[in-house]
Amino acid sequence: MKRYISLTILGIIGLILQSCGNQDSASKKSGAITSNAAERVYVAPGEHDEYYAFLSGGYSGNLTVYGLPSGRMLKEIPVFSQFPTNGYGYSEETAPMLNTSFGMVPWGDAHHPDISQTNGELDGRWIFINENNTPRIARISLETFETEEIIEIPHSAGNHSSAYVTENTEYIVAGTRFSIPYPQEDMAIDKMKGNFKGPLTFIAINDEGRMNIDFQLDMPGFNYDLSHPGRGDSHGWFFFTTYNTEEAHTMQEVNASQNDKDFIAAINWKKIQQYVKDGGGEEIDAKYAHNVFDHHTQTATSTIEKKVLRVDPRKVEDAVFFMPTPKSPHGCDVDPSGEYIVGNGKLSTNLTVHSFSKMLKAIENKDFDGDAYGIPILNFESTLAGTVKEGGLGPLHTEFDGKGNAYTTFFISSEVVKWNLKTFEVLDRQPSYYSVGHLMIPGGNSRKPFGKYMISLNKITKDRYLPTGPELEHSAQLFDISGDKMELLLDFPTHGEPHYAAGIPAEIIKSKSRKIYRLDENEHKYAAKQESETRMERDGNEVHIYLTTVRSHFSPDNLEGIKVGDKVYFHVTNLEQDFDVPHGFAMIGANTSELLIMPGQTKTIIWEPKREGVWPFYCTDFCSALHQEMQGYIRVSGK
Ligand code: CUK
Ligand code: CUA
Repeated sequence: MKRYISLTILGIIGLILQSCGNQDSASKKSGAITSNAAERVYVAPGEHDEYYAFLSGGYSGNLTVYGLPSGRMLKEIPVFSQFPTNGYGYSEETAPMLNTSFGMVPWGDAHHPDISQTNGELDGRWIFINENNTPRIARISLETFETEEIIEIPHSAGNHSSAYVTENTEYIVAGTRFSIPYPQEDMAIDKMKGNFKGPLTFIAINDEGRMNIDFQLDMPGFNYDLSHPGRGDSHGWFFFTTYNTEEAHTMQEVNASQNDKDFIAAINWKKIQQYVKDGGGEEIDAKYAHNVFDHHTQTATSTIEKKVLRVDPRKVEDAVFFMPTPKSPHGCDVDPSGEYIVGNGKLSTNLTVHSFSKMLKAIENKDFDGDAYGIPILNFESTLAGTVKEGGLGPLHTEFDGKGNAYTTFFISSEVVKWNLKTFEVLDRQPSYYSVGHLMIPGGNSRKPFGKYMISLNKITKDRYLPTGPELEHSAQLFDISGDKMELLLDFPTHGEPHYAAGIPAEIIKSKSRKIYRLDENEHKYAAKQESETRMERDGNEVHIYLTTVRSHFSPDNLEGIKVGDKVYFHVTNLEQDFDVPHGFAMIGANTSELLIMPGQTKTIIWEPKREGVWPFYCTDFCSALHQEMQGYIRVSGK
């Protein structure tokens, strides 16, 4: 089965390296822009876009919200990184969201957002996104557009496989892109083969959206890349791509690309769920943070959990199989019917499409090519539905339009290719500028895609916009896919690297979007809900100051009795009850944070005055004609 590295692969690797280098020649062809493109993306002043698009910010750790078709950026939602604009991750209320078993991690690497589903259709309750570096998954409310929960994934190193949800939002999975000792231990790196593992984590989600680690599958030590849940008939299964099935510990000689085929792991999670319910699995030690933001107290709490349930896949009958898939598959995408599983072999020109129904038959007939890892390997031909030939170079990801077509990105040849799901014939191809990674069709990975627009999310920007020095934003391109051919309508810059995105018709969430935090629902421990409740309380050298804001003054605005060496807590409540009237709070010399407080909210920062004097604080958000007057003084005396 093992064939050693071929010339073709070497050639392709050459192209991979090349494609990251110089593409200026490609820039001269600007692509066919439709003549009335401007009209078709124009959203008149005051009008709203038709779709929300949530773009991962990649190494920014955050999620950005865009309107489609305009490409206007509406908001950046901080998730895994501190965010100066609103103090997320700095304020006392939100800093616990970034706690991990390693301590506070202030900057993350976010990859794949996915919207919750009911019966396989987008329901617009929450959006989930993974963090790759210090493995975590976040849940963001689509009512408040705020991060409500973050769970760390223990025994994972590079949670790249998430955050795809099953069709009734039962589970989210997390993989491990790097195999590791499981549990972690001190071990010689060259002892990796056979000793490192690839634990896959299944996180259950309850009706309130709360995440809870249900079990971890003790899988062989491969690199688990991307995943996708089944749907329709294949609901109950989860598929993961793997690479480096060679279990090489160094990539210096492209050791991880020797096998002609790696695997897509097919996992029947319903069977394992039952096995676990029946008392299967073994509890092992773990250490991971679980952080929850409570909207009543407006405060996050972080808990360190200590146990996880480990399941040996060999002990659950007919639950886990490997489907050989050529050339280091990256994306692993299931079509809306649930029948086709598309393996995007990134060192290939072809796409391998597996059939779910054929896979079930092959399992029944025990059509296996051995079980080298204690897990049955299905015969390659037995699950093959077809091959998309000459698609392009370096396929990465596939999405679907719900009209029988699939769209695959090709990184090396820098294009999006449309092909038919029945005939596997290529129907159209459009260049992308440059080096497309993921693509997104709203609902394009659910049972009900909205096949009107597609965006390609490009890795390299080069000359697409006015030059901004060596560092450029990434770039997205909007295509109209409602006709036979894809039509390029618009380019727009993205913030951070948009690995993946999730889109949804605006109507589904617009009406649910919350406008205000009501003061009568504010259960913050340090809230002052009217000016008469403002006060200063001292406990040793800790001083709690309860402040309020309303246009356009702080109450109180003159504070005395503070000493050098004190630890001063400013608890600022915004008494406004008008939509979109925040106040800011900035204190001279405060070295940790400023605050932005929305109406009805309370937020806290700590200030440790170092020097005697009379020091000002002021509002940072232009809130009224008297905004410049919104200020105060604090007197600091010697010890
Ligand atoms: S990975 Cu970025 S292009 Cu994280 Cu989804 Cu494939
Ligand atoms: Cu409040 Cu400016």
